[in-house]
Amino acid sequence: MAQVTSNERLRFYAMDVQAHQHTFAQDVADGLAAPQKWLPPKYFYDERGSCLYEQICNLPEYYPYRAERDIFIAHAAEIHAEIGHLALVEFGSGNAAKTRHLLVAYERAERPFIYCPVDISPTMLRQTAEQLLQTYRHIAIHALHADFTGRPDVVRALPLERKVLAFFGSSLGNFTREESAEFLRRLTAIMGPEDVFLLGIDLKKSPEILVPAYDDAQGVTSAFNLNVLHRINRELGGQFDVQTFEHVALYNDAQGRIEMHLRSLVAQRVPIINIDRVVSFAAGETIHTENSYKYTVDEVRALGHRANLVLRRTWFDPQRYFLLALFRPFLSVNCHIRKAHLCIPTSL
Ligand code: AVI
Repeated sequence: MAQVTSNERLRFYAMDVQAHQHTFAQDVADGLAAPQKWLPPKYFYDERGSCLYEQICNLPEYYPYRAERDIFIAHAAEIHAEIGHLALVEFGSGNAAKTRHLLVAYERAERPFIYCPVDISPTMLRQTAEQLLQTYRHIAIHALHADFTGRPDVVRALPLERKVLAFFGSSLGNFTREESAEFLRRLTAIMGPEDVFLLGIDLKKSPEILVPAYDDAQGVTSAFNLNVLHRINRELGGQFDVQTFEHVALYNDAQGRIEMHLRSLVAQRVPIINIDRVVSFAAGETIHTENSYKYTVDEVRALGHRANLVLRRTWFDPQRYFLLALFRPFLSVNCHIRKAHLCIPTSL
């Protein structure tokens, strides 16, 4: 059950985040004991990691941020017209930097509207909410502090009627394809017939463009990746000599994903005091720290189908690097088509 605090234009809902979270200690112990060592990417985002991620978004090589932002800048009015003036629920809202372009379109309608940012960081939620309230006269904010990974149904805590569910920034790409399908199935389960889903997702392209986006010349992504070892040292009494690890980014063509790893440059044993483990590394052995799956438009459509969602509109940046996809629940599309006495296209 969510706790609610509110004033006239801001309601703040907080789910019990800890109750549903694996602890950092548990995940590190499990991940570093696996044959292919791995760590969940959500642990990148401590204060320094979040700051480094913001820097990544401004790197010349990291096109996804700019490409998605360009879609919003060019098409915000059209997107708003297509989705209607419904409450906008954004998973992983962060500082809502790109979303502001869409909020401008809501504001231009000169009617009250509701924005519901959902994020794991309560500080970020509060700061962002305060700024948005100052910028937009017609906005009311229902902020939800929750860990929505694998559980988009946390938004049931928000008493909304019709809504747009939004997942931007290609964050779905950090889930496996199976996890993504499950996430969307759970999402469909909480959608009413007139609700819509907006997905921002990175598209497949040449590894010559993909790999540098995750292995930039200034070494910001390397620092972002290595930061998780600093975090283990600080929070779990780890004794990683971070300089003996290097950042690796590669494109796995068979899986259609960028993989990030941390490779041990030497054979070594690393004590982690708080979890009572000593982790052994062979020289060259890696910890797999992130997958970033890339999609084709057809794969995005098929992913929607698996969750009973129909792809209704697409928007692209001028280079067609990134896709903003609008889905509606299958049943509502189906009913609409039946009402209009049209044939159901075979792709449905
Ligand atoms: C948050 N996520 C969508 C980013 C991505 O592109 O997969 C995280 C990231 N990792 C390295 N650079 C950016």
